[in-house]
This record gives sequence, C-alpha cells and structure tokens, in this order.
Amino acid sequence: MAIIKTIDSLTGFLSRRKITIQCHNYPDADTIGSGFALWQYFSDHGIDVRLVYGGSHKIAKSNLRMFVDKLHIPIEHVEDGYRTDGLLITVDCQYLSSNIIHIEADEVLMIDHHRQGENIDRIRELDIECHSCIKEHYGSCASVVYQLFQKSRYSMSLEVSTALYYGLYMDTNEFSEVRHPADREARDELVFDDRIFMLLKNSNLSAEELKQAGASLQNFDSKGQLAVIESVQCDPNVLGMIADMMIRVENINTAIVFNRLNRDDYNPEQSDIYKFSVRTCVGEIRANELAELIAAPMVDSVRIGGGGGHRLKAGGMVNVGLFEKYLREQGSYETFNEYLYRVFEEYSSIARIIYSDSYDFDDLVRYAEKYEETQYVMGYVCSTEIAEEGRPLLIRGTAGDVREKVSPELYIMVSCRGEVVTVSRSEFLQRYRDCEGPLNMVDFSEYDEPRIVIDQSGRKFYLKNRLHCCTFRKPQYVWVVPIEKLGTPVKLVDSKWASSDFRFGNITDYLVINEKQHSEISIVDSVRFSAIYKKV
Ligand SMILES: [Mn+2]
Repeated sequence: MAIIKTIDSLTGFLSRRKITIQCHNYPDADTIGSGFALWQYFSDHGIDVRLVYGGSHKIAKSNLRMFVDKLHIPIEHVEDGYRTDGLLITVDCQYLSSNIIHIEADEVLMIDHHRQGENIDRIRELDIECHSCIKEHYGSCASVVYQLFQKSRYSMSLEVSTALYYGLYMDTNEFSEVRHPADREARDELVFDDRIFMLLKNSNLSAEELKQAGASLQNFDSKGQLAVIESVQCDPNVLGMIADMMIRVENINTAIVFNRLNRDDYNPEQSDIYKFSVRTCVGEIRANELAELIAAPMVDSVRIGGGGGHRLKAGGMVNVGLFEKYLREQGSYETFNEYLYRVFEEYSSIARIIYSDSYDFDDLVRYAEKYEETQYVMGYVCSTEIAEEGRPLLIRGTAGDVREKVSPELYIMVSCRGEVVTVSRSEFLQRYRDCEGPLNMVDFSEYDEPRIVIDQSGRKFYLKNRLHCCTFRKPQYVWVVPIEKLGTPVKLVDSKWASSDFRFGNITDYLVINEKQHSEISIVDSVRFSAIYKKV
C-alpha cells in the first residue's frame, strides 16, 4: 500500500544517484520546459539524470523543435518497455495516467498541475514509494516547478528560466489564464531571453499546419452555443489551436475539435483513437469536466478513454473500439460528432446554476435551516508588522492582485480557505477578536498556503508564519441548504468575478448563505460543514 507524501521542496531528493524525468506523450512546451528545468537542477547537483518521453509521436511541431534546439534541451524519445532503476519523476503528468507510457519504478515523484484522477487509487494499491507536488489550481506545471525552486533556494540559469517562462506562456493561453497567484508571480518574476522567446512565439505553426487548420475550419458546425469540428489529419497540438479560434466566434461559448488517429500513430491503445480538445469561455461550463464526461462511459469496467485539463482548456482521447462497443450496448447508432453534442447537452442540464447576485433567495430559503458559524479560525497580521509604514505592498490573492500601502490602519486577513483580504483596523476591531489557534492548514495547502506579499524592494513574505489567529466577535448566523434537497448538483457562479468561474456543489455538499448579506453564498463540503456549523 503506497502512501502518497506531499512535498514542497526538492532538496530531499538530492541524495538520489539516478533520476529519470518523464514528460507526457505528445509533449508540449510546459512538460518539456518543466522537465528541462528539473533536469538542470538535479544535474547541477551531480546526479545522473535522463529526460525522456514515450508514445508514437516524436516532437514534430516547429516551435517545440526550436525550443529544444535553442535551449539545448537533452530530451530523448524512449520505446515502450523502457525501464529505470532510480527515482522516476513525472512532470506535467501523473504516474499510471493514460497520457504517458508506463515506466516501472520503485520510487515516484509526481510534479503536476492536473486534477488527480482514478490513477491515484491505483497508485495507492502499489508497493512503491510515492511523493507528489500537484497544484490543481495552477495554470502550468512551470509555475509548480518555479515554486519548488524558490523553496529549494535554487538560482536558475537564464536558459532554465526562459524554458519555464515559455511553458507558462503556452499553457496559459498566452498568459490570458494566469489566475492563480503563483502563475502571476512566475509571469512577473521569471527572467527570459527575449530573442529566443520572440522567435518561439512566432514559430507556433508550420505552413502545413496552417493549411490543415484552415481546411478543418471548413467543417465548422454548431448547435446553440456549442461548436464541433472534425479536423483533418494533423498533429494533436493543432487541435487546441483550432479550438482556440472557434471559441472566438460570436455566440459560441464552447468548442470541441476532434480527429481520429489510426492505431499505427498511437501504439499504446492498440486501437484507433479519437483525440479531442475542448475550450470554453463561460463560468457555467468547465472544459475539464466536459472532457472527463466525454471519456467517462465504461465498457467491461474499463473507461472508454481519458480526459481532463483546466477550467477553460482541456482535452483527451477516446478509444474507438471501446466507444463502438459502448454504442452497441446502448443500442445507439450515433456518430462521435453526435455523441459530443449529446454529452454537452447532458452536462449543461445536469446542474442547477445559481448566480450569487441574482438568484431567487425566497425560493432557496424554503429548504434552509439556520446555523451558527463556530470556532472559525482565521489568520491576520497588521501590515506594520511586515514592513515599515508607507511601503508599497503587492498582495497576491486568488481573486487578483491588490496594491496597498503599509499603515497601522491596514490589516491583512487570510481565511482558512487561503483567501487573502484587506480590512481596515476599525472594521477588524469591530468584527474580530484574537483567539487560540491553530489555523487549518489543510485547506491552505490546497491553494498553496503562502499568500505572498511583496514590497517594491523585491522582498517577499510568506504570510503563513506571520499570522495571528482570530475569530468573529459576535456569533455569525447563516442559512444552510443541503444540496440534496434541491435534487440536483449546483454550479455557483460568483458574479463578483465577472462570471468567469464557478464552484461545483455536489449532492452531499451544502449551500451556506450569510444571514445578512444574501449574495455571500458559498459551497461547503460535509466534512467542513460539520466542523464549522452548529444548528441554532
Ligand atoms: Mn501543463
């Protein structure tokens, strides 16, 4: 039985003599850049390291070939059955997941930013050493590596820093999806070689690929707000680019591009596969959930494929043989194209959507009961405890960057969910009081605990160790609706952030509404719920 240990520094692995770093199949800039950075780190410490990837597709895209050449990235393609006798690090991917070839190892470290899937359960059944640093909220694996480097006190070469910067750039849709503080920090702090970066930026497509994208766009088809294209034969990386273009069409808020690769192109599956890319641009639809749903049906207790990614960008693959078997079992004759439209329809109707600023409170309150928030321990620090009065501060929170000046009037608070807010001294004293700790660091680490405050001298503070504990002065009352009573899951769109995201509330979760401020509505899982709320 493997226990997966979470790590936040690389220094513990410096005693290893041999390391294999594995990128995912069909490598992209993020996996190559992150893999290279880790390769350099361990090489600099005198360790024998190899950087490898597998699968039938060798790196072919022009920008990726240039990336590897210009930065002298020593990545090697290896065949199935490759074995390693030291530590295996999977980068931008996870052990036993469907997008990498299997490399047998006794010790594994997963460095990634994708959601953890069923592979995690299978790892737990193995008899191996397993470590992980998986930050699901980060926009790129490069950001995860950058955080690890800071905690490991590693100063990067310009080449390594450029590699991470380009990985972040490509994985965040040209920095348009840098939402997590760690991504913004990497974007602002990584130094890069401008000549190489410009060259890469403008070599994204080969002439042939541009023509393939153009030909594929002729197949544009849409129903409602979903557009689907079956692309011509092309590199799977081009699928994402086509989808990026489709999503820009007016009234289209979700796009799916797919093509069929034959088994010669993709050995591990022993069958033809559909490769697909999903893009969305609205809060109610999550690309990663849609991708998972497309690949979710089971045949003979095997999933027909694998899918996942991020809120706005995701992708995956479906095994054609299994898909056809699934259709036969369903007595269905639909094409893959029709199947995609159906999945989308099911996904869109599956949950009740609640907009925090415009939902019908009276309708919900029928199912609600009143509770009191108890022992809700938050962290706070007065800004003058961090720096001298008058210093400019940059506060990186999950909702955005805030600029403030240090003053005895400025208090910084961190909720146990890791959100950073600023309050005035008078509001703080009126609403909160000091209390005994400790802070709940479990939720902290989900968002990468250290909310970071930087002043313009370049000093950076991890808040975690500077926080005092506080709690509400007066009891806080809330309305609670068990989502089960609504009969369907819920998607809560917090309109404060321009409907760009939502939280998915499962049937076992609770909706919690502030008694006085009805737009302060949140989703709480059952474990947290029983820990924090008490029936009035
Ligand atoms: Mn990535």
